[in-house]
Amino acid sequence: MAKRPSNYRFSFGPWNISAGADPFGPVVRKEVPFAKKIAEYRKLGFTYVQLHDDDVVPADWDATQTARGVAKVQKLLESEGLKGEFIAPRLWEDRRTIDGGYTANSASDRRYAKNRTRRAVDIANMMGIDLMVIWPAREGTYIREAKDAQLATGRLVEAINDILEHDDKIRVVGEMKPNEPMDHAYCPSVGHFMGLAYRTADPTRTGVLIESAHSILAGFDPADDMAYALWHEKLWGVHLNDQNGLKYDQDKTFGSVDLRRAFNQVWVLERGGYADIGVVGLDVKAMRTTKQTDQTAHLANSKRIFDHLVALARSLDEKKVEAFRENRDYEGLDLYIVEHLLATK
Ligand code: 3MF
Ligand code: MG
Repeated sequence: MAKRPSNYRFSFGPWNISAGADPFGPVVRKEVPFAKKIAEYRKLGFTYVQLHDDDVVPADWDATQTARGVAKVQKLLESEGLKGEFIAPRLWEDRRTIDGGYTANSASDRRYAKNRTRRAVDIANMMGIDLMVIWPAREGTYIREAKDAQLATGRLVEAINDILEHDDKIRVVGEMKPNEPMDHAYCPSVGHFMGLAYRTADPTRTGVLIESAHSILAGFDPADDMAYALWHEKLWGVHLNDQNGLKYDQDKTFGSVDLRRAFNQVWVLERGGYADIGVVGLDVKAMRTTKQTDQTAHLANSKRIFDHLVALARSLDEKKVEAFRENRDYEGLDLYIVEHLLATK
């Protein structure tokens, strides 16, 4: 099979090289300093860095410290030939966001969430990044009576508007996930957020980032979610990974659970021209059993599997696919796809 070099750009976040902690036990690998993680990107074929605000500078630094700290990180990225892909305010790890940020019942906690988000936009600006990711981790409840869901919907729109109005170039993408850490998240799916996007102050700057595992956890096929967002011209980010069934968010190596589901995502991205629209993020975690020496294997492997699937999508005979569709021969199409993935006939 002819393997064309992929024209995609790839990213991951510093959190994707991890110490392997889980809620039930201690860390199993040594924590890697930020600069050492950054030094891994190019070696692995990645050129974009996903960043939380506090991956760049601590959240409690004042304006002068922040400007200095951001410049230092920017210099580090440039020295490695890297760019920041997006900034995401890490709103879920502060004492003031225990009950959520934008939808918290406490007015002062909501104020904190908005101020911190504006500061994250400023950090993005300083780094020449025009994309903000909102993963509304704690915007939801453990019991439905805890908050007013109708009010919460409006508060989410207000929070997005606050970003759009703070800066007239920034684009905002919602990264929706139905649960974890919350029992029930508000706005649990791509479709839900898309509905809100059209009600914001600037729908042309509001879109989505789709993570494979998040769609799967919501009961949807990530490829369909991606196609839906592409039609709306609102797919500005993806976090590819894999997931075994409905349990915690596993962030497994892309394609390692369901190869055909992964192929379908790549096929949709190919047909939608995504390579020219956005960066391919791989939000994958190493297995807890992974040794320190292999701590980036899941990233290299995910990219490699993606590249293989791009080659398979490109070598698919579209005319054959069309003929199967015309004849309503979906049994034949099914076999064609499976044998194509098996590289056999
Ligand atoms: C959680 C996630 C997050 C987001 C990140 C950037 C920690 O399930 O996927 O990873 O991707 O916050 O928005
Ligand atoms: Mg993610």
